[in-house]
Amino acid sequence: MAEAGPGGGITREELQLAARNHGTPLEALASEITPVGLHYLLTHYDVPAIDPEAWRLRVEGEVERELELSLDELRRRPAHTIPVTIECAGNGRAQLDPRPLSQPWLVEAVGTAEWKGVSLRELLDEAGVGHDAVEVLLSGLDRGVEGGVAQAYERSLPLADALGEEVLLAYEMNGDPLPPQHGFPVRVVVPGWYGMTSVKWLGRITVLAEPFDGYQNSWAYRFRQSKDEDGEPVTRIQPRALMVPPGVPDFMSRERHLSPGEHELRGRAWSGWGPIELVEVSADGGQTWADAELGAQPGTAAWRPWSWRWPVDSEGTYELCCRAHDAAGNVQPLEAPWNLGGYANNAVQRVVVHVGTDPAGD
Ligand SMILES: Nc1nc2c(c(=O)[nH]1)N[C@H]1C(S)=C(S)[C@@H](COP(=O)(O)O)O[C@H]1N2
Ligand SMILES: [Mo]
Repeated sequence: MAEAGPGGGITREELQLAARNHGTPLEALASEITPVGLHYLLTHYDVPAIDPEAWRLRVEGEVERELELSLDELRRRPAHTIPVTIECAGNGRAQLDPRPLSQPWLVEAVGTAEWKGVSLRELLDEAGVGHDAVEVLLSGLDRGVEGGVAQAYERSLPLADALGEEVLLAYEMNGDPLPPQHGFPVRVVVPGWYGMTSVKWLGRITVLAEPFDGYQNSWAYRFRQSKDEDGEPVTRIQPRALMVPPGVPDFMSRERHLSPGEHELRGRAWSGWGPIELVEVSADGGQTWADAELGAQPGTAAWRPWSWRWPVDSEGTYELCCRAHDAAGNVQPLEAPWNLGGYANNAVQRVVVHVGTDPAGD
């Protein structure tokens, strides 16, 4: 992965990726469940056209019985429906300096959907996982060339994580069949992990006796400073809180305009390492912090709502920030350490607000 030069503007390649892969608009954080069309999207290659009648899911490798299932057969199995917050590992990338060249997310690559499907563990139990098994490879049906390597999009999960309680093979999102861009007809949903593991357009599950050394595990999605390092794998989601930007936006800068008075700030917070225990809010760019009020989490794998009353009498410009703490003791930094792929930058969100006469008129 290359980087933008000093003060480098966005490149044509980044713009091309950004136009295909949209983020969740921050005002959609007002909803517990993100409407399908507002849920962020990240697709490395092309959205494949898949005939659901001809589609089959194969389960093979280190198993006692290979399986081959049609969509109807999958849908006849016991189903689970859970709300899951998924965030792209590249969220925050475009705020790093130098900026790693890839999908240029600011903070908006996150969404929560109600996913319905069968449990991966139940399917693997049925196939009978062999004693030598160490990982489970999840292979998509989309293909492309990345880093000079021709590939189908595929990622492995350590066996213990693949057998986790809530890993789903989902065929519905928010009560409807998956739309093409989110993995129709079936995708994986791995709660707590960054999005790259939730393989869309699933075609094959292979139980492996050796760790997978394919591109998306051994080259991409690793924390490293240079190409010569092996680095550590990117796995679970670091804590993050986001707010719905208050007031009305300026078209170009997205800075906010608000009248003086008492305002309720609202947002959501999540972590893949444990429940959210505290959200703090700052109105002075992170110099002083106050505790927000926390609401109930809609599920163990979904974001937690928070709110904070902000009485602001004086006109002027403010910088609002929020930060999340999780039960494992992780807290968001003011500035996150740089890495080559631009992964897991969970530095606090900053929203510039001008308090004065509302230019859009109340
Ligand atoms: N087959 C396949 N699965 C994939 C991807 C992909 O390009 N191909 N992108 C991954 C990445 S990087 C993310 S962040 C999530 C995004 O899921 P969404 O587009 O449904 O929000 O899907 C993951 N699953
Ligand atoms: Mo991603």
